[in-house]
Amino acid sequence: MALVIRVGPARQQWWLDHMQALLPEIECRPWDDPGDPNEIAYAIVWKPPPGGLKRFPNLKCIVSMGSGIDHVTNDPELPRHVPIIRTTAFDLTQRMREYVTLHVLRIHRRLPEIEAAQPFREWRQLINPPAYRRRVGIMGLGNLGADCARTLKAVGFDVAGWARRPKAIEGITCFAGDDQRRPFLERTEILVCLLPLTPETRGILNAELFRTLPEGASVINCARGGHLVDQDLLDALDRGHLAYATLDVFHQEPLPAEHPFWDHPKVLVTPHVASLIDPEAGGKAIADNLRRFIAGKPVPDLVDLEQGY
Ligand code: NDP
Ligand code: OXD
Repeated sequence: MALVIRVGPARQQWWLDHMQALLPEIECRPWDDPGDPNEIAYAIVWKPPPGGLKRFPNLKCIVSMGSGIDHVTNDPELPRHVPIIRTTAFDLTQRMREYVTLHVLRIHRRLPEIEAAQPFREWRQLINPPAYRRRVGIMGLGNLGADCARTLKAVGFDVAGWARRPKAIEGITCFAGDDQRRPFLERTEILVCLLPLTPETRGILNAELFRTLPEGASVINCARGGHLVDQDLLDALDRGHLAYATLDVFHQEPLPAEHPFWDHPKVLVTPHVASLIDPEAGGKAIADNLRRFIAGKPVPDLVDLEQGY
């Protein structure tokens, strides 16, 4: 029994050594040199190339090296019967909390305008409402969204969230389902997307959604590039309906050099760094999950494949 690991080439050897130390009972092999494919029972992957996983006929489980699984399920040749475990380590939640708080505060306190004024030595005293009068809305109230909602509430913001099923989170106004999407959006001045990418959520950040947000609203997308219709965002920003966008994820990563987001004055591009997996904490979470799976114990991070996230 062996496992295969697929990460970016720069970190491949590090992950192999690290996972081998954490799981000495399983032989860890590189994706590009897996040996006899019949021996591969487990695959730990980030963005595996299409058709790559079907090479292993005895695969018992796929581990996504991240919270999202769309980078695995978008493979048209994926062996669909194989269970998928996602990775949700405490440090992923911590990092996303930092990212979202940073960028909500940056927009709330109009930092882009202050930074733009500095080269002109302009003393730009902007008056903001206090956070309790700023309405933030989080799309997705899962592991990451619910934690960010609580954090922003603790900072003082007026926070609402939207999910598929009804939720009760203390201090947060919770909306659920398609019927409640409009009232959620209408009250949202800073929108944070933390949805998984599924057929239902693909392209959800589109012209209609932007029109529903109040004039002057801003958007932070730290979920997946596939949620956003790029041109609709550019139009809404250029029309002045939206004030700012902060984007961490893109249809194509790295974002191509010629993409208009790069030099748009109202867009901040961050290179998919909102919450990268920490090799230490992430590796331990992966090893713990795999051990539970192999022992037949419940694995909380096991994905509901029917639900799609
Ligand atoms: P979870 O699966 O824990 O939560 C997903 C949330 O989205 C749930 O609240 C779910 O609702 C809601 N949701 C799903 N589908 C719909 C829908 N059709 N309509 C309304 N709500 C919906 O995910 P995580 O919080 O762990 O992660 C969210 C995403 O963040 C990941 O899938 C990934 O794409 C992205 N991510 C990005 C990172 C980065 O560095 N930029 C790092 C890590 C993750 P319900 O609760 O009712 O099921
Ligand atoms: C993830 C990510 O899904 O890093 O964990 O995007």
